[in-house]
Parts: sequence; C-alpha cells; structure tokens
Amino acid sequence: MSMFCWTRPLQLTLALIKPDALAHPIIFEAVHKKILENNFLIVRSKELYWGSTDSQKFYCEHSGRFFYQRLVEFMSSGPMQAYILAHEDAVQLWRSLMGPTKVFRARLMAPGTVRGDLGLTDTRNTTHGSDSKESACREIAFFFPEFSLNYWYQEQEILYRTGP
Ligand code: IDP
Repeated sequence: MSMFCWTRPLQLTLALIKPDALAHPIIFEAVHKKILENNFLIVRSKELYWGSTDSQKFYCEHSGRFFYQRLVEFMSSGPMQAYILAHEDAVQLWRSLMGPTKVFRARLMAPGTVRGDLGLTDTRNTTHGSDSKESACREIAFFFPEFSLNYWYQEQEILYRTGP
C-alpha cells in the first residue's frame, strides 16, 4: 500500500546531484534525504559520468558566459546522480528546496535550502533542477533516453482517475 496520498496528478522533474556533492557521502546523503523527506517519488535514478561534450551540450544556452568553461569542466570532473522525481508540484518544489543559483544569495537569503546549506561556490552548487515542465521533458529525455514520458503520463492519468 502506498504511503503517499496525492490530491492532484503527479508531475515529473529532472534532478541532478552534481560532482561536488556526490564526491562527499555525507553531502550526498543529506541531499538524498531531502528528496525522501519531501515525499518525492523516485521514478528513475542512475549514476553517470559526463565527458565534456555532454556538459557542453547540456549547458549550451550558457556558452559565451564568463563561467561557461569552468562549468563544463566541473560537470565532467566526477560522477553525478540523476533522478526523475515525481510529485504533484515536482518542478517548483525541487527548485525551491535547492535554493538560489548563487551561493552568497543562497546562504544569506535561503538558509535551510540545499544550496544555502551545502553549496560551495556559484559553480559548485550541489544540484540541478529543471526550471519548467517543458525543460523537465527535454532534460529527462537527455538523461534517460529510454524513458517514455508519454507512457508515464498516460499511466499516471489512468491511475489517478481510477483511484487506489
Ligand atoms: P540554475 O542551475 O539555478 O538553474 P543557471 O542560471 O541555469 O542556474 O546556471 C546553470 C549553472 O551554471 C548553475 O547551477 C551554476 O553551476 C553555474 N553558474 C550560473 N551562474 C554562475 C556564475 O555567476 N558563476 C559561476 N557559475 C555559475
């Protein structure tokens, strides 16, 4: 029997534990705990290691920014953990639990968030989360090409309509 009680259909998001956080078991555990404590359903999870081509492709929108090269090198500096998370408000909830991008803002204005508590620098900021439902679809396909979003959402709808 499920321990969750959903009042709305579930939404998916893509969450990443970046290399700085995965390198330290205590930090990884703290982020993973945050996911579980907030009643996300972990739909898929895998550890992966990016080459610089993957990092460049994923962050192409930032190419030309002053931090781009540093970001690309960082994202391929060690293993990461990728998750497909489900929740009624998955995109927004995970973004708010992560906290702001920049570490000083996260520390000063969002203590208690993952980045506020555990972020090291603006680049090495522990986690990624999709910023919209559209980005989530694109990013899930990038990380989990074998996963069928359409199928999952259809099944979800049927389950939700039918009830437990
Ligand atoms: P987000 O990760 O909060 O969605 P984005 O603006 O999409 O933020 O930036 C992607 C990633 O690029 C950030 O998570 C961070 O690792 C890096 N980054 C963003 N802004 C800066 C900066 O000003 N200095 C260094 N790295 C940055």
